[in-house]
Amino acid sequence: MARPPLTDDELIARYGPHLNEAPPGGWNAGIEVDRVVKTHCCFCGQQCGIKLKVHDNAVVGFEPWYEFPFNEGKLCPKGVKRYLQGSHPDRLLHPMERDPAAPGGFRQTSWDHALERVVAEIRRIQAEHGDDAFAMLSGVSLTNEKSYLVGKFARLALHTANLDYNGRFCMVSAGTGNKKALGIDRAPNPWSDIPLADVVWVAGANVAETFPITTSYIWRARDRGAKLIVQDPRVVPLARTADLFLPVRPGTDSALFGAVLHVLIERGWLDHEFIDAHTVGFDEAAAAVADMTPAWAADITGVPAARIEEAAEWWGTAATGMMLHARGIEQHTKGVDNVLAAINLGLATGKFGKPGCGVSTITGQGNGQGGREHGHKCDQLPGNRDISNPDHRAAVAAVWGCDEADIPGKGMPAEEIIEAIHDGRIKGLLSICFNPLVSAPDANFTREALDKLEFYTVIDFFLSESAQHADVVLPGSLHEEDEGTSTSGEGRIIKINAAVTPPGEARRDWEILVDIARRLGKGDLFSYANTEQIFDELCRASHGGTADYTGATWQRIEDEMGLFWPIPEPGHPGTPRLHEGGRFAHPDGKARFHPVPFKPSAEVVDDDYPLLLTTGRVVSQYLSGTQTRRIAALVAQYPRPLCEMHPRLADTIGVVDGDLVTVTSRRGSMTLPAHVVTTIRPDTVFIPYHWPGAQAANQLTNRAVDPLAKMPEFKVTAVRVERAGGRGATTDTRDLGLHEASS
Ligand SMILES: Nc1nc2c(c(=O)[nH]1)N[C@H]1C(S)=C(S)[C@@H](COP(=O)(O)OP(=O)(O)OC[C@H]3O[C@@H](n4cnc5c(=O)[nH]c(N)nc54)[C@H](O)[C@@H]3O)O[C@H]1N2
Ligand SMILES: Nc1nc2c(c(=O)[nH]1)N[C@H]1C(S)=C(S)[C@@H](COP(=O)(O)OP(=O)(O)OC[C@H]3O[C@@H](n4cnc5c(=O)[nH]c(N)nc54)[C@H](O)[C@@H]3O)O[C@H]1N2
Ligand code: SF4
Ligand SMILES: [Mo]
Repeated sequence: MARPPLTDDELIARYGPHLNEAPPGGWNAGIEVDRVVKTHCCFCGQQCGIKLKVHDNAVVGFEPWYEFPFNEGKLCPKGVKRYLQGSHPDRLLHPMERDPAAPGGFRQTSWDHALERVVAEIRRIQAEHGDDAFAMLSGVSLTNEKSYLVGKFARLALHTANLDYNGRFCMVSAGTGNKKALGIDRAPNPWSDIPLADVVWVAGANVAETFPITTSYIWRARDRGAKLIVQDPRVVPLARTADLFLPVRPGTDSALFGAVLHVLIERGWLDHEFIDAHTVGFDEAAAAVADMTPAWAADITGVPAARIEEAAEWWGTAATGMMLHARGIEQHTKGVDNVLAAINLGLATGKFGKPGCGVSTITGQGNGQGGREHGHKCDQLPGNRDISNPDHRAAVAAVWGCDEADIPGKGMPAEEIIEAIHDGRIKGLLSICFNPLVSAPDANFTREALDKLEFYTVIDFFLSESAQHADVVLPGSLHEEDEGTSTSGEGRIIKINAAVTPPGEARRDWEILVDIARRLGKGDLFSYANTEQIFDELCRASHGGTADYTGATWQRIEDEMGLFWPIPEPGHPGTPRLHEGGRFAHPDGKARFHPVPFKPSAEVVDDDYPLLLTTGRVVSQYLSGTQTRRIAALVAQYPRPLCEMHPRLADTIGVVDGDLVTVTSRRGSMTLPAHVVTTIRPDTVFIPYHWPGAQAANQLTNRAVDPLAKMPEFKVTAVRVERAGGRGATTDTRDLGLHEASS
């Protein structure tokens, strides 16, 4: 069962007697409030509970929701400002059609005209070039209901195989690794296990900035005396409090994990009973690390051998331990290898299926977990089923009321869809909740691709940079304008409640898709009266899959403040901790070790490109920035991308903090201010990727993908960094007009 919400007394014991006292001026501080709606944050995969204040069909503020057990009222800077989006003047209020003569390049049009045009273009392109020439890209900020609907819509209404989602750029290496090793793709533990761990090992996750609420779980473990290991090329804020810091060179994590397994074996820090009873493949995994000594790994990773041995000792001798990893080890051409190598360490020491034990990815996007379960991946059907498996297809066809043969087969993953657009195999695109022009690697290539489309339509609530290349833009719904469910990084299904209705002529996303399906003549397959009916169908379609929601209902989710899947039958209490008793989700119940030899990244440094660029995030901006770049207080915190570099590197190229530098890769170059910090490896620079155009880090990144997960290598690009314009060039960043407009 989920941990019950804290009682008032427990809350007061934890946070002090002032907890429920209104701040000076009262909770509403002069604003009029009609009602307060309990819901969740629209941003990251932590899915913090929040209460939104509503006046006159507008969200006017928020209150902490102390009783929600995950975050107990805590929120990060993005969570407390999210309510400002709905009233932003850029909010799309009407369907729009490209018109070069109109101001801004678009003119307002009617829903009827816009949707008839969309349907006519889908029909034309599919008649001329085949069904799969019209593709769809989707995103996992969408609720479970919308993710499920998109999967069914693309397969049965568009009848295209080519649907994929933005988790392809996010969590897919972890998902692929989890399925291979553990047979199921979900965090093995609820977050309440973190404080029970004696060792917490954070690998490639900037927890304090990207999953701020997780920091408090880690601190609770530390309050009990747990040791903290952080593995990152940067001394990220969490690393400043770590007991052991592993300053790994980008792209070399599998060498580090391999050396740790090598030491565990050599020193006998293994759980043989667990390995024998609950796993297969140990010998092959052990053989692969036979030569991976700490000294060998020290050369490759840049982490001293003694620190690698110490990490192995702490992990191997601790009774309990949790490893948390995120994009730092996953966004690589060997992202799956890295995840498998991390899981090997958990299996070798028996750290699964027990309180305070587990190796877990931290889910990124709001519904990054649910969004990777319900069938809008190119190879997936609901319940995290396999679209190529005849039994899985038959099970879903029975719920959809169609022939199994009506469901198209496996389609292209997201980056391949962009490449197929570029080379003319795909001619039409519908995208919802995805801004590839900012978030896909090699932005110049992505722009060329979008401009080659014969027809492009976008469902969004802001005119994203990608939408600016569309022929028709359909105004969809903000998080607070629709209801549904989402599944947090813990595997906890939670209820999103609508606070307001969509403004102007904007519509709920699901209603737009259902309308298009109806106009395509497939209305009978999409006859939902409300979102709850979509959820009920999703639960039926998931029955018997690994991501089994059978026993979930909206009412239960609300009443129990979340339910952990699998919930295989009505009344089932849910499953906060997976693998208890050493049972894994493969048919034989055993987990798989995998041999992981070390492979270099797709790009390695050379004389022309001697430095490693890694990209990622800052606390105040979110993803492609379409939402957070419109919130002034967040923009003020970090207004433009900066190139983080070590003082030794800055000295070498002759710049000081704030000077402009030009960073060049094999694909492009950008000029931005240097941010000189001692908290980064001297051979590595870091640029956050939340900005478009000339400020986009993805001008530089590489399209090479992981062979299994098809995840692009966002974390390793070979670059050179020079003082912009040579010596004596301008150092005043205002000259470049880098500051983004914001509300
Ligand atoms: N503020 C904020 N929070 C967010 C988001 C956001 O955009 N902004 N996005 C959400 C989403 S969708 C996601 S996916 C998550 C991402 O969350 P994280 O994965 O924590 O974020 P990143 O900044 O992409 O990368 C994490 C760390 O990986 C390190 N790193 C880079 N290369 C390597 C490497 O080769 N090995 C190792 N070990 N580390 C490396 C970087 O220095 C960085 O500190 O955050 C979620 N939360
Ligand atoms: N260089 C580099 N690139 C990266 C990464 C990196 O670390 N480095 N990280 C990658 C990762 S982890 C991720 S998750 C991707 C994210 O990449 P994207 O998914 O492209 O980023 P978002 O900003 O979430 O874009 C989503 C779009 O959907 C809209 N949107 C949000 N919610 C909704 C909704 O409910 N309905 C509708 N209709 N629209 C909605 C937003 O306004 C926005 O325009 O970026 C990836 N790209
Ligand atoms: S930690 Fe994530 S879910 Fe919580 S408030 Fe911040 S962005 Fe929102
Ligand atoms: Mo992500």
